[in-house]
Amino acid sequence: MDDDKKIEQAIYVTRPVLPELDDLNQLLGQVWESRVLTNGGDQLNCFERELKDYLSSPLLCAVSSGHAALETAIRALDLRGEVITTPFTFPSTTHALHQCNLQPVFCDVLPGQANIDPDQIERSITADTSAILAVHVYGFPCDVARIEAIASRHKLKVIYDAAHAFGVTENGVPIASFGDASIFSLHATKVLHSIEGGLVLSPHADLIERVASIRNFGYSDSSESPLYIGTNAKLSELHAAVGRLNLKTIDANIVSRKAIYTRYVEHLGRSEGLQFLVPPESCGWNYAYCPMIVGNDGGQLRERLSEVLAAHGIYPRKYFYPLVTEMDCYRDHGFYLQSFPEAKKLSDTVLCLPIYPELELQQVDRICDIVSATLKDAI
Ligand code: T4K
Repeated sequence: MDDDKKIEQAIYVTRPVLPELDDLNQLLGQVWESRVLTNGGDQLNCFERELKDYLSSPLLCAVSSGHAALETAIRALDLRGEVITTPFTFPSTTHALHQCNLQPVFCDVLPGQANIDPDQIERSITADTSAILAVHVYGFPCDVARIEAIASRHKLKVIYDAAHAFGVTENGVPIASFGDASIFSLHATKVLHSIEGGLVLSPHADLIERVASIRNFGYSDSSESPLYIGTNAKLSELHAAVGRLNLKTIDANIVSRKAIYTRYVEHLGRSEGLQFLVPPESCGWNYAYCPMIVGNDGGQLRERLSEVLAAHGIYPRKYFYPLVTEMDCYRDHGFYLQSFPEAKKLSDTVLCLPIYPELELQQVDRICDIVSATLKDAI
């Protein structure tokens, strides 16, 4: 494909990395030969082993999606009553609580940041609170030290929705070392993907055993009768094979993401009306997203910029808009339209620019030129 054509292709917020088809065919040949397609075959076992090595996390369990990871982790923790969480997230986080018959209690994010405010967590605790479900939004670690301290003071469980945080570290420590459980998404749009897939990680061996059982209707390897009222959250051999191949290129892909992110910041970092959201310095990041705040006018400048970019075939995304507490599906719930001023301000103005390993720096430059020109006209 010549360069002009490539540049004119639509550019979405992300584009999945794909392994070589020949490599996939080789693994699929083994699956075909074995006739074990799901329910825990060689591909899944190898994938889990390779993930444990890569993540330096000996205790993990692969499941069918990030959402299934949330639900199985919540069920394995056997939570009751209220769970404190954030409205600035993908609906999956809240849906999982709802589907497990738990009452979400929302609190605001830190001013100018995407993650939950620990002070507000502490103020929201009641006698019915059983856990905190915090989200490492964009792969930026929450204030894990403060959240752990609050949880241990009040004897609460902590789950981290780390859907965006595959491979992230905090002060050199793997992000899934914190809390009672963390979940990753391996969806096609994520830094590591198996097309669909998810992971539950935990420092507690018994919890991972329960998750492994719950993902297979509550059966354990040796039980004739289910031990738990489980579900079907198994990852198939085909998905595991794709995940294994993508894991081989993950480090190179994160390097490419970093180069793209750096280029955006070089070009746009000092632009009037734009502010990049950045991870804390203590974070070893995976460059999952390129989030920025556009203007300070409740979203008008963001709309204008999105329209101009779309006219050029470029499609950034408003991750996350609207807030979960403003979603139609929650209209009949007590928290609907509750006020979270910081999260609202962010949700109304945030825009995530395209970032994926195959995005060429030339394309990044073109996006930056369009953004700069639009801001110049508008401000
Ligand atoms: N917790 C949090 C905090 C999450 O953000 C998510 C998921 C979850 C839990 C649940 O994890 P999973 O159960 O999904 O594993 C996308 C993803 O579907 C979703 O996984 C993700 N978060 C969310 C932030 O983003 P959409 O509705 O924006 O995806 P979609 O289909 O519009 O894709 C975005 C762009 O990516 C498309 O415009 C084009 C490109 N794309 C997408 C797919 C699926 C491709 O080029 N190829 C593809 O196959 O939700």
